[in-house]
Amino acid sequence: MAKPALTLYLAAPRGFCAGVDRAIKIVEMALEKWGAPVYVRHEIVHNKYVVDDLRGKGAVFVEDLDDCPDDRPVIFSAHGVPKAVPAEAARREMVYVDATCPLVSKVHIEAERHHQNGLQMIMIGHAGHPETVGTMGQLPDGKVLLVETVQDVATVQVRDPEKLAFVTQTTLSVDDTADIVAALQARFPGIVGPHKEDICYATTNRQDAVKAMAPKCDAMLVVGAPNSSNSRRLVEVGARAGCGYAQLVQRATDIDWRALQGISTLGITAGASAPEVLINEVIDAFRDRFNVTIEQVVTAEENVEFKVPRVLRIPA
Ligand code: 0K2
Ligand code: SF4
Repeated sequence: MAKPALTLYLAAPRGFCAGVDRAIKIVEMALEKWGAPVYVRHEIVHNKYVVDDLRGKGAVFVEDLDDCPDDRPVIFSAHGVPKAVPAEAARREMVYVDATCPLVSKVHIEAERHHQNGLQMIMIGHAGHPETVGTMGQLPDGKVLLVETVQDVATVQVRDPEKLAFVTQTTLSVDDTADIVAALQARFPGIVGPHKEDICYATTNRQDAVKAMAPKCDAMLVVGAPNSSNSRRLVEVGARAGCGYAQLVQRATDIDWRALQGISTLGITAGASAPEVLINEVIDAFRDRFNVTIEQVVTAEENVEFKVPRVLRIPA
């Protein structure tokens, strides 16, 4: 029987960002330099395939520095860590490499600078997410107020409404964050902050591509992990931009074929932590069942690259 025709729109940019690329390289280069095992505090990026692959090469993933021995190198994940973590590693005289994305580190520095200038910090982010924990952890406990929603802005209790600044998580919904920033500025007109927010180029570009692609699609799949904030935001953006069925899939085995019966257009994108090999696996699964024509939906070109830390660029 002839396969049904399917126009498969591929969002561009999609998948790995410069911070993820660098973080994975850091683990690989650390394994080359120091041999196995190299410890990694938290999933280096939120993707099971990436983590399993590095585990196979000798990386050991732990949630807590207490679970690392003193005499093996440890790497901190791309999402960033509270200040207390490198401080503790230094106290234990451990070799550590910080794989925090430079765009997250920039937010850490902003938060610290405002605090030193006597401003009270508000962070827009998701409670408990490692990036939010890491950014809030740049200041002493209890110094950063967290707001997650427009409703939170209405009730947040500040020390002095004239002396406030805000920072954000880098992987939030651009539209939701604009609403939260507007609410903060309406309630606290003197609040200091970045030009718009601290959402990074990769998050913004992937959401823009989805907005362009979603209205053309009967269904849309986002390749990414359930604990990946930026990937989950892409699903929400797709649904809001008019795609009636938007789903997160970790890989081809997650596809609900029954729900996709009868579609003639499909959009595919991937979160910043999802490797291209999984995107290709999903595309191949569609080629098995449909007569696929691929069209790229390109909304931006990316050429950002970050250097790995110097310690990994010099020979052992
Ligand atoms: O989107 P998340 O912050 O949950 O993280 P990942 O899915 O690992 O993507 C990489 C972003 C890391 C830091 O911004
Ligand atoms: Fe850096 Fe943005 Fe990638 Fe996060 S999503 S690692 S902030 S480039």
